[in-house]
Amino acid sequence: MQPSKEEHDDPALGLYRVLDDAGKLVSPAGAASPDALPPLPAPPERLAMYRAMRLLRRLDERMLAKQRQGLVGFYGSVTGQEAVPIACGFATRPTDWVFPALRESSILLTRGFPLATYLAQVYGNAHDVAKGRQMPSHMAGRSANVVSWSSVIGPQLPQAVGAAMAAVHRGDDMVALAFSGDGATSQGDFHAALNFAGVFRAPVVFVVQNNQWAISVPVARQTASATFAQKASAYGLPGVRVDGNDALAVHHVVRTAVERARRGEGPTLVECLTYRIGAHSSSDDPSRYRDEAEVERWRARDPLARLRAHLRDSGLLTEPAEQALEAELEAEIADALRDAEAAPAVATDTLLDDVYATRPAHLETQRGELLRYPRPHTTPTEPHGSK
Ligand SMILES: Cc1ncc(C[n+]2csc(CCOP(=O)(O)OP(=O)(O)O)c2C)c(N)n1
Ligand SMILES: [Mg+2]
Repeated sequence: MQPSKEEHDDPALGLYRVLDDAGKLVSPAGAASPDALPPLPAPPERLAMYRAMRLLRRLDERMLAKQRQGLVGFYGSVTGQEAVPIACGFATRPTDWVFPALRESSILLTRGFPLATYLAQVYGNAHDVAKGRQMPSHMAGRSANVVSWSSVIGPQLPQAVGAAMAAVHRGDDMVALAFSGDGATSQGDFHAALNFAGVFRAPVVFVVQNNQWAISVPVARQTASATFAQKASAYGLPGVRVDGNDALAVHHVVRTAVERARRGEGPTLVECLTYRIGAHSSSDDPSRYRDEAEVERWRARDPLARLRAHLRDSGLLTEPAEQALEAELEAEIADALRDAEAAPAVATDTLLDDVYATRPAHLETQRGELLRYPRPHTTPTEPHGSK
């Protein structure tokens, strides 16, 4: 039976947790005693995870406002889901390749990618490493091994398996992280990727962010299985269902899976149970299809509040330190936004670069026409995008 939203915490379904809803350390499901906690990340690392999650929350607020002001065309928020990408970033090596779905670009920021360059992608300005050619909010960076993600749902999954298999052939010990949403599990690519990875024991970790919605389609319409984690057994790999709003739990489960893959023991499927608090993107209105009471229930399980409570309880975060952190994040975001808004637009004549070694005559003609044509707009841009 498909569990209802209220039944997601049914212990029979197994939900690996380290922090409870109030941020108290709990015995993870299946642990023999309440003392059987996994090794926690070192205090500075826990604080850095919290800092990164808090940065994402602030960025979402600022960038959604920028979109409404018409300064960026499109924005996809991660509010409520910050724990998964940030914990995954901290659980991997910067040399591990990331194949993101819609809400994991922030792994870049855990790998030292500059915030101004990250935001340059959303603005599509001249500092954007993708040269303004991707849809806004599809941040990626070769320097941090985070692949440019596809708007089409699913293709990153077999690509990640291919990259993982190539690494084995090359004798490289990298592990590929393959992300998908609950909606993406209905794509054929999900099956192809898990099947291939299982057969060839590819060093890949599949992370399904089950945020319970695929735009307006609820999770109950994606699968008749009780969990996504259980699908792993059909492919001959372990599946773990983890509380995706518990950064410490995600960190432990993903790190364990990554280490296993690196030892040559094959892939793992990790289902992270979480919730999309915001709209699907700046282009939709969730009040048309979901109940606010459900959103409120999940707001109470805020991943930031839980990690914060843990850090406060364990004396790692004090009130003054938190105030200082908030001011620091505000300043960091303000600086990055100033850069992003001051940067020049991408030069029009680069539009046709990087496709042909020698540009065909008809494109040369079109390029000439393009350069004679006045730029339709510089800034602000017209809001666009329909995803
Ligand atoms: C092949 C394909 N079908 C449909 C869409 C339209 N679309 C964009 S995002 C999305 C939902 C994705 O849901 P999920 O995988 O759960 O990810 P989430 O947005 O919840 O993070 C859909 C249907 C698309 N981009 N590609
Ligand atoms: Mg989803």
